[in-house]
Amino acid sequence: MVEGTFFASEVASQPDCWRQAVTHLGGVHDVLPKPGERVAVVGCGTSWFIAQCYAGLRERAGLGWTDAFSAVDLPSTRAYDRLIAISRSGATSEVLELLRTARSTVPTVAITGAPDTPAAQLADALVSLPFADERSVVQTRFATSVLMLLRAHVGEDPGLLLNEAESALAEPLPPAAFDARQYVFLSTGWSVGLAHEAALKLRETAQVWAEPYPAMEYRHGPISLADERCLVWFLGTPPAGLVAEVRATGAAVVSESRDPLTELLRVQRLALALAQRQGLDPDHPRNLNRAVILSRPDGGELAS
Ligand code: F1P
Repeated sequence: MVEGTFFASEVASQPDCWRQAVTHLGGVHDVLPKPGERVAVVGCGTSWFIAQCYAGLRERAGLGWTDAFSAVDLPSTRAYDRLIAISRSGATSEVLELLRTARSTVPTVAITGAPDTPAAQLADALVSLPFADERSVVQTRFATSVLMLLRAHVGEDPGLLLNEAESALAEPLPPAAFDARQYVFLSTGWSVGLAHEAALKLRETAQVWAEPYPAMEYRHGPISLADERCLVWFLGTPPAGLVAEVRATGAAVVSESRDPLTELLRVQRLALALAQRQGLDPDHPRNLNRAVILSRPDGGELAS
């Protein structure tokens, strides 16, 4: 682990933050969806990918119809019992715009990194995780702590994940991961959102070519780009036969038996190492701010 950046210390603190997130669930249980409710969950960037994971997990647990959308794409034609907006900053324009328009039609919950954000003021209910808020622009522990809290809420046992997290932070990274020209992250089911998040970490932090796919979709075209300069990294159990098919292209394959969320910690560490190797500041990626605040054509803020 490279020391001396917020990113490095925030990555390393995840097991502790996850423990706090699970404890925190006790105090916020009642504002989260009840079994059977129809739920929409939204976010932007990393927060959208966490929304996707939660939607898949909640449906898989039989707790009710759950749809994830980028905050700008919630269809106005659908009726939900609850709307959850995930936003670390609580200031992202699209999230605020949606909370403002949705609040008269559906109960809303904001999940943010601080209690005093604009999103917290607009939502009917708040889940705030200040212990997981971050100084790096690039999100790591806030996003994973939200997912831990939501996984516990849908009935998962966090104990195994906490043990795995420690080993994912300590084990050496695969040597092949340092020499690829193209990185591909594959996953299945609820954790496809984590493949998106893994690829985003490498793009934001290290400016490298990284793409995510649902694992079986990779065979439908993108595999044409695979060769010995490509690294294909599975998050979770690969579909039968796919590892051999990818290896046959000459690509290097990383496939460990960890939970996709704990395997993401190794990708975060790789992002940090690749950034440092290129002299990039992992806390301040090019062209990116902590909150993306969009302008209207007249020059005002979209959600002001
Ligand atoms: C969402 C987001 C992140 C991105 C960067 C800028 O923020 O777009 O996905 O990595 O941190 O903000 P938020 O709505 O969760 O604050």
